[in-house]
Amino acid sequence: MTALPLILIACSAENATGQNSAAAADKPFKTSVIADFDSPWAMTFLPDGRALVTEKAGEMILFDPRNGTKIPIAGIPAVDSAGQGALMDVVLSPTFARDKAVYFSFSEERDGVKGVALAKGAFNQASDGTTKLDGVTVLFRASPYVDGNGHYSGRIAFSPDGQYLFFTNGERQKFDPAQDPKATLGKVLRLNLDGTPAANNPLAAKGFHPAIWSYGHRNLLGIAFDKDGRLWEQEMGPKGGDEVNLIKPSLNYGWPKASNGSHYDGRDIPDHKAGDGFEAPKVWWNPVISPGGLLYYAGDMFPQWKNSLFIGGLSSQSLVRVKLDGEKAEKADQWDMGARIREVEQGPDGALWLLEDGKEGSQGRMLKLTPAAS
Ligand SMILES: [Ca+2]
Ligand SMILES: [Ca+2]
Repeated sequence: MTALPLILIACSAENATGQNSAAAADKPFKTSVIADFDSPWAMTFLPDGRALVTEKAGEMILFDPRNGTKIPIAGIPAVDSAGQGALMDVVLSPTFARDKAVYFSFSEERDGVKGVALAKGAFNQASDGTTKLDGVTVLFRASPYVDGNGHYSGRIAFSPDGQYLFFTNGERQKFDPAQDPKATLGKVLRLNLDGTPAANNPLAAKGFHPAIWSYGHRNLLGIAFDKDGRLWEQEMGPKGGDEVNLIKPSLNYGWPKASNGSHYDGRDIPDHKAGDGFEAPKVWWNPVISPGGLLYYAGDMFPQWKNSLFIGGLSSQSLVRVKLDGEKAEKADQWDMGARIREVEQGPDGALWLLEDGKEGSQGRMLKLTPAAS
C-alpha cells in the first residue's frame, strides 16, 4: 500500500476559532463553523481531542479542531460511492487505548454487484505526521450483494460492555430481503469484535443468518446505546414513515409489510397496529425528517438534554431531539439548520458537533453547537 503524501491544509483563522458563527436568536445553542469538508459522512473523536472524519468519495481525514489541520489517512480500501454509496461510519474500538483499532464501513462493488462492508485497521501516525490505518482487514460483508446504489446503511455501535459490535445493513431498496431470514439486508446484526457472528444470536436456531439480532428494517442510518444499555435505532422510512425504534433481540420491525408511511408511488402500506406481529416504532414522522445520523447525548454542556437522542435531518435540513424516558420516547425539538445534516457527534467537552453532507464550499461544513447563553 502506497502512503499518501502528507498534506496539511490550514483552515482560515476565523473558521478555526469559531468566529464565523451563525446568528440563531430562536435556538438555545450557538452554531460555530469549524471546518469545511467534501460530502462528509461520519466523525468520531480520538482521546486527544482530534477527530476522524469520513468523506463520501472515500477519504478518511485526521482533523484537529484546535488548529484546523487536516491530514489524509492512507490505507482505506477502494470505495464505490455512486448514489448513496460512501466511505461511511467510523468508530473507535473499545480496545483503542490498547491497540489503536478503528472500525469503519464502506460500500464496494465486487463481481458486478454491490454491498456494504465492515473493516478495521490500526491508527498509526508517524513522527513526520504521515497517518495511516495499518493492517486494514474487511471483517464482514452484507449478504447478498445486489445491484443498485441505495440503502446500504452501514452504521456501527459497540455494546456498553465492549464485547459486541452492532452493524446495520439496509435493504438496498429491494424491500423483501428485510424479511428474508438468510439475507443480512434490512437487519441489525450482532458481531464479535473480529466480525464473526456472535454466539447465541436470537434467531440462529430458527435458521436465520447467524449474525441477525433484529429484522424488518429499511435504511438504518443511526444506532446508539443509552445509559441503561438499551439499543436505539433510527431508520429512513418510506413516504411519511421515518422511525425511531427500540431494538430488542429477535423482533420483527415490519418492513416492508408494515409502516406508518406509504410507498412513494402512493400505494399504502398497512400501518403498525397491536397484534400484527411487528414491533411498532416508538416515534415516527409524517412529514418525514430523513434521519441521517443518531447520537445518544450523555454530556454535561447541555444538562437539560441528557438522555436525549439527537438526529441529523437530511431532507428536513434540521437537528431533531427525541426525549427518552425508560422505554418511552417522544418528539422534543426540531431546529431548522438550513442544510442537510448527516452526522451528530458529542465532543469531549459535551458540545454537539454536526456534519452537513454537501460538497466542499457548499454546505459540507463541520459545525459545533454550544449553549447560546453563558
Ligand atoms: Ca459518529
Ligand atoms: Ca400505512
